[in-house]
Amino acid sequence: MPAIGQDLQLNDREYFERQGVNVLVFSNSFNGGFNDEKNSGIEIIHHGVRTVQGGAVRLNNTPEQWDLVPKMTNRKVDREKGSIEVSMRYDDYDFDSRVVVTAKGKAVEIAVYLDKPVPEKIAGEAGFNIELLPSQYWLKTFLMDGRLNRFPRYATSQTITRPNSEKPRQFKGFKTYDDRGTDRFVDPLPLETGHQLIVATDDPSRMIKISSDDAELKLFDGRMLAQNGWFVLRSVLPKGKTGKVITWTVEPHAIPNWIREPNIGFSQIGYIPEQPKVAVIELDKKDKPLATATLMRIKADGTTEQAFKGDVKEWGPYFKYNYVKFDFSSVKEPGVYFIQYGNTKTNDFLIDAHVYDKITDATTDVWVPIHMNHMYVTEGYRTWHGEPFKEGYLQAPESDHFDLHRQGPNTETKYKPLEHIPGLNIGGFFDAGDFDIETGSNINVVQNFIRTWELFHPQRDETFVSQEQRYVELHRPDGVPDVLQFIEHGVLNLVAQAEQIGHMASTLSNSILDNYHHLGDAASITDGLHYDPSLKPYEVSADGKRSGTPDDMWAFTNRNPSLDLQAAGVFTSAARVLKGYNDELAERAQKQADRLRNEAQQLQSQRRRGRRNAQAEADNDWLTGTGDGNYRNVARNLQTFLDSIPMKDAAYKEKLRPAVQQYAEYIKSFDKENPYGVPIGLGNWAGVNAVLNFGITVNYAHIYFPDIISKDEVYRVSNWLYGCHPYHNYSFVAVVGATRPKQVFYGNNRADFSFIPGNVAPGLLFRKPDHFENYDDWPFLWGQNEGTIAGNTQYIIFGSALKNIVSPK
Ligand SMILES: [Ca+2]
Ligand SMILES: [Ca+2]
Ligand SMILES: [Ca+2]
Repeated sequence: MPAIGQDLQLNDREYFERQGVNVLVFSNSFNGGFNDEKNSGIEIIHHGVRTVQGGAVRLNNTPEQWDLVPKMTNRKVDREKGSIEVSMRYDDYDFDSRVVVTAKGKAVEIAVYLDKPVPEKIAGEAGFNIELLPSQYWLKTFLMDGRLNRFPRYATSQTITRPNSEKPRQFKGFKTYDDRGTDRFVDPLPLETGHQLIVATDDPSRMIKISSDDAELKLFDGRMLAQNGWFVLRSVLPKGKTGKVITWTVEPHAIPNWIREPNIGFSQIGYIPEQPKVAVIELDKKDKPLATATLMRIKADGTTEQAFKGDVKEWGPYFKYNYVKFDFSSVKEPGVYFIQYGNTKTNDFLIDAHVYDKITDATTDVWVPIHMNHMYVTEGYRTWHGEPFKEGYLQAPESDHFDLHRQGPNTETKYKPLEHIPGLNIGGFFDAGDFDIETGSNINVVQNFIRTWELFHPQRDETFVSQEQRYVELHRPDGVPDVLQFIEHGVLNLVAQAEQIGHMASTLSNSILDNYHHLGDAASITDGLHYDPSLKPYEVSADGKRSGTPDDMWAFTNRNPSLDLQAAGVFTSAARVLKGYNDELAERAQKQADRLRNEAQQLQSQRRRGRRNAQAEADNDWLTGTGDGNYRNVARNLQTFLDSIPMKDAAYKEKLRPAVQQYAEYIKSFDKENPYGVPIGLGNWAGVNAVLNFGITVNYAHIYFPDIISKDEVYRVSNWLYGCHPYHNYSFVAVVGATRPKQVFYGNNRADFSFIPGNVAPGLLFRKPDHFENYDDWPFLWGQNEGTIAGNTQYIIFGSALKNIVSPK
C-alpha cells in the first residue's frame, strides 16, 4: 500500500499536489487579451518548473497565439470526489465542452464530456490538447507504444497544406500567415501517434506517462508554424458522439522525497563595501532551514578562505516557499566572494567601490540605439537592422486591431482611409519586442531622456547618429552626447505626427497580422514599396516603386486631447533642451506645443476645468496633511512633488517633510509584505515598471531628505533587479558588470534565444494561485521577458540616480 502523501491530493489552493508535482486546472484561464498567451488551462509544475500548460479543448493541431481560445464558463471543485470540472465555450462555433480532472493515485484522469456533438464545421479539428515546454523537452527521449524517439532541438518535422476553407477561424478573422496566393494553410503532421506516450524516459524530473484506451494520442511540434510554439499532445474529439468522449491518464513522475534546491538571492552586480548585504534564501516548504551560512573569499592566488560565518534568520512563508535571510553586511573588504549555504554555492561576485559604475552603459550604448526606428543600425561587423518602413504610413481605415488599437469610422484628419500620410517615416523608437511606434510610450521615452539630461547632463558619446544618412553606428563617437541625439530622434517623429496629422496619432502600427509577429530585420517587415491596390498582390509596378502587397503600416489617428496635451508638455521641454543643438527642431516643437495645447484645451475645456480644480484641492489637502494620511496615497504622488523641489523655495521642501516621513513607513511596510522588501506585482505583466518607479522615488526621497530616508534604502530595487528575487538569482538586466545576467529575453531577436544588451525584463510573472516564474531558457513569454522602450529608459533614470548617490561626482 502506498504511503499517504505519495498520491496526488487536491489541496487548499485548489490544485492537485504531491511532492515534486503540481497539477493546476484552470487556476489561470485564457483571458482573451492577447489570446493564447501560453499561460492557461491545465498546467503542470514539475519539480518547480512549469513545463506543461494549454490543457484544454482546442481547434488546431498546434494552436498559435491568435487561434481561438475557449472561454471558461464554469469551474467547479468537488472535494469529495477529488475532482475539478471546467466548462468551456467557443462562441464563434456555438460549441461547449466540459473537462473533468480527477486524482487517481499518482495520476490524474482527464475526461472530456460533450452534451452535444462537435459542430459539423469543426468536427475532426476540435480536440483535447496539452502543450509541453520545448526547452525542457528537446533532446530528451520519448517512447510511443514502445517505439523510441527523441524530441527535436529545432522544428524539422513534416507538414502538409490544406485549403483555407478548412482552417478554423482565427482571432477577429485575422490571419497569422501569408499564403502567397495559394489559398492554402500549413498544417503540421504528427511526430508520432499511439495510445501510450512516456516523455523524458531519460530524465526523472521531466518524465510523464500519458495513456488513453479510447482515443489516439498524436504528438506535434508547434514550432513548425511559430517559433513560440510548444510540443502539443492531442486527441481529436470523435464525430457525432456525446457523453464521456475522451479519457486520458496522466502520471507525472515524482522523484522520491524531492526537495527543491535552495535559491540564494543576492546582487549579481556585487556590493559596495559600506552597503547592507543581505541574501534572501528561498526554500522548499519541506526543507529545514540551516542555522548558519558562510561567505567565502576567493583570494588573488585562486585559493579560497572563509570570510564570514553568520546566523541564518527566518523570515517565514510567502506563497509556496519559505524564506530565510543571511546578513553579511559586516564584510567590507574589497574582493571576490561567494555564498555557501549547506551544499549550495552561488557563483562569485564582487565587493568593491565601483560595482555600480557601469550599470546603465549597455542600455544607453546598445539597447536604445538598436531600437531607433527609420535608421540603418550597425555595430562592428553586425547590422542590427536596415532602414525600416521606407514607404511610410497610410491613414488607417476603420478597424479593430490585433494589438489592442481601434480606428473609428471618422479619420479626424484630412486623409482618406488608406491614403499615404507624408513625412511620418522619421525618428521614433520601436515599442518593445515589436516594431510599432506607440505614441504614448514614445512621449514617455522623450520625457525620460529629458529628465536624464536635465538631472545628470550625461556627456557620454558612444553612438554615431546621422539623421541625414539615416545611419546609426554603435561604439563610434561623433562629438554629440548620445542622450541629446535620442531626444532629437524621439521628437522628430512626434513633431512630424503633429505637423502632418494635425494632432497625435495613437499609434503607428502594422496593418496585417502576418507581419506584426515579425522576427528578424525590421527593414524586411514591409517591402519598402507603396501599396497600390490596382496591382495584384506580390506584383511590382514597372517603375519598381509600388506593389500590390498590402503590407504598409497604418497611422491610427483618432484624436485624444489628453495625449495631445502630454505631447505639448514634452514639446515645451524638448524645445528648451534642443535649443543651441537643433534650433530648427526646437522651434517646430515649440510651435506644435502651443497649437496643440490651445486646441486640446478648447476641446476639453469644460470637463477638464472641473477636474483640475478638484485635483488642486486634493493636492493641497495632501500637502497640508489633512488628506486621508494613507501612505499608499503619498507614494502615488510623492515623485511629482520631489521633482519640483529644485524650482521651489525652502519652505516648500519643509512642507513636504511629513509626507516623506510617511513615505519612510511605506518603504518599511514592504519588509513585512514579502521577504524582498520591494513592491511585487501579481498581474499578467510582471511588475518591473512599478519596481523602477518605487526605486526612483526612494532615490530622490533620499537625495532631498537623507535624514529621513537613509542611504541603505536605495539598494532595495537594485538588489531585486540584479538577482535577489524568487525563482532564480539571475540579473533581470542584460547588463555590463553582473556575473550572471539572464540569458534570454523577449527582444526582437528572441527566435535566436538571445537578448539585446541593456534590456530590463519585467521579471517575476505570478501564476495563480502561488507560483512565481521567470524562464531563462524560453524567451517567448512577454509578461516575464519583454523589455519596453518606456521601461528601459525609466531604468536609465533609476540607474543614473543610483550611481550619483553611490559615488557622488
Ligand atoms: Ca507594440
Ligand atoms: Ca553621439
Ligand atoms: Ca509596402
